[in-house]
Amino acid sequence: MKNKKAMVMIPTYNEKENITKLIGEILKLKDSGKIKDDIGVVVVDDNSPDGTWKLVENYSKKDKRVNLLLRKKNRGRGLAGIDGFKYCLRHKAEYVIEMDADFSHNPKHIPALLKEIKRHDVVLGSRSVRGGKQLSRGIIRYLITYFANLYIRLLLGLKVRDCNSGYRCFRRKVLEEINLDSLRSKGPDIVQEVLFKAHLKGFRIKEVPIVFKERVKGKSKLGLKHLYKGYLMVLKLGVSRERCR
Ligand SMILES: Nc1nc2c(ncn2[C@@H]2O[C@H](COP(=O)(O)OP(=O)(O)OP(=O)(O)O)[C@@H](O)[C@H]2O)c(=O)[nH]1
Ligand SMILES: [Mg+2]
Repeated sequence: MKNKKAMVMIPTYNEKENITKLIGEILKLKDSGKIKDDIGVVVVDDNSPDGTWKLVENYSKKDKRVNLLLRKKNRGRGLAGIDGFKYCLRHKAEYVIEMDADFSHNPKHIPALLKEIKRHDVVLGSRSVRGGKQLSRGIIRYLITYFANLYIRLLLGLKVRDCNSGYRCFRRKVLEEINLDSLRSKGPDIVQEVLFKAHLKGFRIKEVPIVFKERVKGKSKLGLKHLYKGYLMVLKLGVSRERCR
């Protein structure tokens, strides 16, 4: 039987210290047999001033499994994610993995995501199930994540324990059915919006444990503005849940 194709979609903005190493580690998982599915990587870069996109372009010339999607307009984590998902669908991915470039999401968990996606529709890398954890986060960040989760679960009725995880795997039918063009989040709150839509459509969601680490290299792009916008987005989703279906 022909292998199914899995694509790893990585949005980037100024990640030159991380991106080459991360792509290398992902491909090594395939080359060493830890990933059985065919693998592709697409980096969705918003024309990073630090030249991240150039490093990816160079990599893609050496290894055909690596792709660059360079965006020059409308910068944003959410918008980049939507374009990235569309790219994966166009390139015939059966499974789409979404992850950050900053090594908070260790690529070693990819085989576990791909194993569980064979029996579920969405698989989340979760810090909040047995075996999962969050390393070296200050108490403030920990509390922010904790209350954001609580808020989302209460307001949106999600049974998921780690609603804020941006490390996850989707079957292509999920991305086809949630109507990517209807997504409203331009920023990082896309993570919750996509999850909520998948939940409303009745898709089977599974959490697998991951160890989440604070970024070591490069700068965070998450500001207070994003945080407050994120809370507001969840509120809006809760109010307009019928329209989201
Ligand atoms: N294409 C694109 N990617 C972005 C944008 N903003 C952030 N990213 C990427 O999205 C991922 C998550 O961003 P981070 O800055 O790590 O945000 P975070 O993980 O919430 O915050 P930290 O905990 O501080 O790392 C990283 O791979 C970023 O490079 C953007 O505007 N466009
Ligand atoms: Mg990060």
